[in-house]
Amino acid sequence: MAILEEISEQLKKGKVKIVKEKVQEALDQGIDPKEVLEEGLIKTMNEIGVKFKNNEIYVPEVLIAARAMNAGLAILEPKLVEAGAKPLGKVVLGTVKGDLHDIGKNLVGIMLKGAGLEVVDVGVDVSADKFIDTAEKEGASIICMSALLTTTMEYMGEVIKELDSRNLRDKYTVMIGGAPITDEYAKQIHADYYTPDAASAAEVAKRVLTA
Ligand code: B1M
Repeated sequence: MAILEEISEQLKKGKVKIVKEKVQEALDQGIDPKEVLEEGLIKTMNEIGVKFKNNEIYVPEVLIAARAMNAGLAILEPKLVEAGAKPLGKVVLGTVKGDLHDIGKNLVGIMLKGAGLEVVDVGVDVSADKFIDTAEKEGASIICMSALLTTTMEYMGEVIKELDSRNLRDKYTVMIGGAPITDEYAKQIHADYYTPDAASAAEVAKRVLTA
């Protein structure tokens, strides 16, 4: 579809304003928001990741593309989030300490809201204290952590240890995700659930809160 290719091209160039306009145009043409997300935005970001890995492009180019991706996500958000009734429960969501990647986390937030959950987004580079203090203050039942780096995923275990040491482990369901995370890793650090993508994170969180 021509418009999705245009979104992809403009995303690669990091053109925030044009990506926003083109995403809106795609929605106006009646294209399914999930298709715009997957074929226009996520697929392109994956291509960017491959070029980044092969040193064909560098951090500044990836950063401007990421800004354009987040801008496109913001346009899609109302379409992906159905107007919910009373929220099912509260989730604290963040990217762990040392890690600045936020696109996947933002997507998880959108899907959680779409599933009828209230999301307290604590941002990126989040310490164990911030995750836990926010969950306590907000009366959340789930803590969702994202990590994109093999060097920062270890910190998820630190958050769980801190919950243990405050005798709060049983109070919260801990869900983790991000490109380097696996089911095995979740078991190793005693997280409750690993989910590979934002949609399955939302499904699991909804199941946990309605069980
Ligand atoms: Co970074 N980066 N980056 N980067 N970056 C990766 C992750 C990398 C794989 C690239 C590569 O080498 N191919 C590599 C990590 C290697 C490793 O650790 N194994 C890498 C690196 C090395 C780095 C730096 C160290 C580079 C440097 O400075 N030399 C640096 C680290 C900075 C830091 O965080 N301290 C860095 C910086 C950056 C930018 C700032 C330039 C930018 C981030 C901007 C931003 O996020 N605002 C960036 C980007 C954009 C990427 C890639 C290209 C794209 C990530 C992304 O947004 N994907 C990435 C390569 C890649 O992944 N292909 C790469 C799209 C997003 C939708 O997918 O986040 O995986 P993802 O989310 C998925 C699932 O993982 C899941 O749901 C989503 C899909 O539905 N999910 C969850 C995510 N979180 C979840 C939480 C859950 C559940 C599911 O909770 C329950």
